Amino acid sequence: LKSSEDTPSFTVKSYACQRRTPLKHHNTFLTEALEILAENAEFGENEGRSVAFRRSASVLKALPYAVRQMDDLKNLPCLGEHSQRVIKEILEDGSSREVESTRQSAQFQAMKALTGVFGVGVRSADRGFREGLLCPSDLIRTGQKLNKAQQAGVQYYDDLNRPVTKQEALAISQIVERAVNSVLPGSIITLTGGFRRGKEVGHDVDFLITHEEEGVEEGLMPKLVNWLDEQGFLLYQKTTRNSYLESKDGPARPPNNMDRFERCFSIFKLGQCSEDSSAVLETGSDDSGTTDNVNGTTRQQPGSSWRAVRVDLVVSPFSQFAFATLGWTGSKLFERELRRWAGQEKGMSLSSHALYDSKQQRYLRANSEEEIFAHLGLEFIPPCERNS
Ligand code: DGT
Ligand code: MG
Repeated sequence: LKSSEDTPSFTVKSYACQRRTPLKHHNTFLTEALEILAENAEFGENEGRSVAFRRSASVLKALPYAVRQMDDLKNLPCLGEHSQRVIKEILEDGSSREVESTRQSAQFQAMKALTGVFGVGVRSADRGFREGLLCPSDLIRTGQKLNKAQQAGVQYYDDLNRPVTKQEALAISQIVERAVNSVLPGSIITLTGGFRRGKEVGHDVDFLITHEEEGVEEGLMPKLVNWLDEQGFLLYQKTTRNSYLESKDGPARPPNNMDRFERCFSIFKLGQCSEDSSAVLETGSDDSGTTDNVNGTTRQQPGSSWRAVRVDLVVSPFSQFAFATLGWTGSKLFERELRRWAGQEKGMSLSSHALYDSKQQRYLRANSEEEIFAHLGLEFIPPCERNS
């Protein structure tokens, strides 16, 4: 016989890929605080610490109730001593001193502002901060040497830090579909990343492109980029080649993090969206957007007829498409946990290209995300519940 309990008897599995994590949850006031500490740890290049805070936050996102007292955390996995201390302080005092002082610190704010520039990573931001830089315009004022990506990052800083709406993402989908179908009819285009998980806004728009006829997707990216450029849709682009097959270590050692698909990091010029998002197709090379030069950075004026949007385009061979879709849907923590589960619990190696079974010494094929979850012995989690 089961004994009756007064605390919610809700069990949470320990890997994020074993649980359902909706976009909206009940513990935002706690998860936002823990994620400040995670972000700060990333700025200090302390990956272990950052992942620990992200895992704690992720467990709270999966709870069907709001945490009110420490007792509500009984039997939950992944909550380290430090995270528990922070949670306790917030529950008792309304806020955590460590979180608040981090949030207020000049270093955290400068790192946030500088890494907010497209093309500026944690290393360069840290170097900049040590040299006294506090904000993007300092990059210009002090005459820092900037590469092409960073120049574009500074130039479109305001736009790129304004959230991209679902409507804008759909408008860009229409452009990408038109472009892809002009250069390779019959291609399949999937909106991935946060929008596939049901997010209402994002920092960029991610697309995965493939074609059922394996091989015909080769050479697609340069043609696609050309088309978009000729039509005036690109403010910036950098394409990296597919290096999967030619890599020396070969597919037997799938890369753990960065994948090797042909990929284009770009900044789109998006015309004003009307309600039905059709006005955008008229944009083309229309240059009527008014800009104004501030400290050498070009800032878009409110009311301008276009905005800059970060767009990632990835081309995958059809045989890898399921893996690529899973790998590009996120969240980042969900992806990380999938790979950890595969390695630690199944003796397998998962990447955005393939799944390798070390015991059987062979690759496991899959035509859908469902098949990949099945290979991994996991219950299928739909995209909208991968918001770990
Ligand atoms: P956001 O910030 O609203 O754009 O949120 P997400 O979830 O769309 O994040 P994003 O765009 O940075 O990345 C989308 C997913 O794609 C992310 O969950 C992990 C994956 N991803 C991003 N960059 C890479 C990469 O270089 N290699 C691989 N394999 N996956 C990546
Ligand atoms: Mg994204």
